[in-house]
Amino acid sequence: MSEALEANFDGLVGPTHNYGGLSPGNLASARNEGSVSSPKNAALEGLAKMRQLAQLGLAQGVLPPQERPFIPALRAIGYSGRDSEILAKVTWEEPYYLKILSSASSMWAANAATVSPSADTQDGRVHFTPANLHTTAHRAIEGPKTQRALERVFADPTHFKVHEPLPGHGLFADEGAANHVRLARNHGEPGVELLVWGRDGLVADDGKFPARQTRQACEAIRRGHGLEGRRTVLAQQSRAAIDAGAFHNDVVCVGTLRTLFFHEYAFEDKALLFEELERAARGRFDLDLIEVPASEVSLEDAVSSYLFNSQLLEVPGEERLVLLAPEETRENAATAAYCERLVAGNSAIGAVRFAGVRESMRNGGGPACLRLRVVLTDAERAAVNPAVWMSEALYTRLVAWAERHYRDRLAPADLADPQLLGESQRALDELTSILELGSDFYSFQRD
Ligand code: SUG
Repeated sequence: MSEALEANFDGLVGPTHNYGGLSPGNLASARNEGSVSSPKNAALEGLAKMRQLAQLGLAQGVLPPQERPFIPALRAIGYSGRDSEILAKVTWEEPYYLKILSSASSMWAANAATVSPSADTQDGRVHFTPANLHTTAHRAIEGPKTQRALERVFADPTHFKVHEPLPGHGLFADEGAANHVRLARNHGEPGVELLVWGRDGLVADDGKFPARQTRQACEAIRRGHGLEGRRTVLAQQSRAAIDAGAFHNDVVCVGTLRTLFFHEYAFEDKALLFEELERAARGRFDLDLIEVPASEVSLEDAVSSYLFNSQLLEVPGEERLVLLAPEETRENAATAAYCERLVAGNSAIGAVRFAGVRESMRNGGGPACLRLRVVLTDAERAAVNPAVWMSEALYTRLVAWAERHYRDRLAPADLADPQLLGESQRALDELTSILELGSDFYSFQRD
């Protein structure tokens, strides 16, 4: 059996982090539309969480933000002239375009890609499919740039296969690892991959809120990654959960190793899911299913507190798993009481710790949204771009960088400020040298 660990790669929050109200079905995003954000606090909160994990002895990496406002997308739809002229024109004519091209949404790295460890894939490489994020306009521009970032971080083709995003059509709408769970006895052994979809791409979607992932996207990923059919399970997310604001499955479910922690109403057909998971795991490991009953935590409390959008971690020195939950979980009476009962019992989860990521939470992104999990063997780990691994030195450097470049406050009207564009470009230009991504990583560096 080969040794492997689960590394977390977090999306660094970009300098234009703001509350655009851009995601229908994401209740926090809608609620906070138009309020003033703090890009600096958002970046610092994210960095503090990365450091918290690194200090627990876990492998923690950083993924770069995308360039925003993304002027090339405005040029592609007919705007011309100098960048500042384009900003002025679009603000006057179509301020919505500026909003969608300014979102720092690539910070939610759980939506960056779906990742299959080498133990699960036919060719023995780690496979990444960048998400096309087809459902929302502000996120649909991320895929190709995510691919570029992954290619710079996981560059070695003997170990890594970075695919192109799936075709940009609603039939293949894909939101990445937020709808994917991998279970295994040990990270290094072949595991069971659970791919969760919200709608069949061939059937009209008539829910209250959009179901963002299609069954066809899950099937395409299974084929592309070379996953074994009998160890791959596809399941439908429940309509009730989506309509309660669980726009991704990771708002109602998280799992790692043998443990799946989920809300009673997370899946459309629970009995079928259990049966298929049991069959897929048979002979390899026993599943540990922790179902949270709606009588103890309602869907509404699950969505507002983001109890399930926690990181479920195997921490060196801890016998049982640790749940790294958002602060909001301890402020909600139902989830706080549930967590106390959970750790007092003898379940697979032995402790709940908290991370403060309020700026991200106000846009619907908890601790788990901010990270992309990548299971790596020692050899694969050694092949990752070394500059992205979090250390005390990198943390100090990135904090100083964010303090220097990021604004304390950003109101919606500030997105039109040409100075913000310049500030962002200077910050990102410097970041490419800190993370050794190459001086041609961003489009403005190539112009
Ligand atoms: O896609 N919010 C993101 C939050 C993503 C959370 N990720 C996971 N659950 N894995 C989204 O809805 C809001 C942007 C705005 O409204 O400004 C936003 O895109």
